[in-house]
Amino acid sequence: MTIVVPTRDEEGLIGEIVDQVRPYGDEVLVVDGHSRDRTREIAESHGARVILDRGRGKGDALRLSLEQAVGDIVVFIDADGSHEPRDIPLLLAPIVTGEADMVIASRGKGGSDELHGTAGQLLRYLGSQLIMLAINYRWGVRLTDSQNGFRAIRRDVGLQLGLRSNLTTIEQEMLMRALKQGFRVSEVASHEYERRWGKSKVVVWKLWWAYIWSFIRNIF
Ligand SMILES: Nc1nc2c(ncn2[C@@H]2O[C@H](COP(=O)(O)OP(=O)(O)OP(=O)(O)O)[C@@H](O)[C@H]2O)c(=O)[nH]1
Ligand SMILES: [Mg+2]
Repeated sequence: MTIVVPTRDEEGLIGEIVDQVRPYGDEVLVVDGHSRDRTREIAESHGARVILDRGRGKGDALRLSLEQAVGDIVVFIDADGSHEPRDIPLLLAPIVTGEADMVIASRGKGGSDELHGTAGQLLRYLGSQLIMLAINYRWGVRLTDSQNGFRAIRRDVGLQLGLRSNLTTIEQEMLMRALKQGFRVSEVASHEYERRWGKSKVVVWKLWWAYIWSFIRNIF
């Protein structure tokens, strides 16, 4: 089992995150987006294997990590302290028992400190709810979080999906393609905390078109 941590300028917490996730996997793979701070050396000094992404974005970084991981299951977790490492076993369990091929940590079920309160957050929340609604009706499922980056997937499944996103649209693309190809997707409740250090790389008003385009391309 490999735990993949995508990073770009995350020196503040990366050491702590690597330490926290290590007990749950055989390998911690940090896929770094050419950080200009000390992210890579800190990750390495905490025992992670560090690779460089191709400079195209988080989506491309995750696709690269699926190719490079050694484990047969991959868990993705962000480096900003938003996710709860202690929930990793919950994400893995349905895959290990053969009940699911992919498991998403759901903020719909576990709550979020990041989705509510400002205009930008409202936009993000409404957009993701609409996308979730469409996915549920399209494939006859009842899921609650299409966007959370904290998730687990069988590596062979991840590799067959034909993922194309270079950006953070990778999350919804991974879900839609998995459902389209008949893989079993389930969710577990997990709380999302506010980013504890550094800056968000997601600028919603610059990205909304990418989400709509990725949605249209994958829903049909
Ligand atoms: N390898 C790689 N990682 C990236 C890139 N962009 C962002 N990341 C990492 O992906 C994770 C998620 O990025 P965030 O900026 O926190 O995005 P988010 O969680 O969707 O947005 P917030 O809720 O605003 O924090 C973080 O660990 C980032 O460091 C990139 O281009 N390459
Ligand atoms: Mg974040």
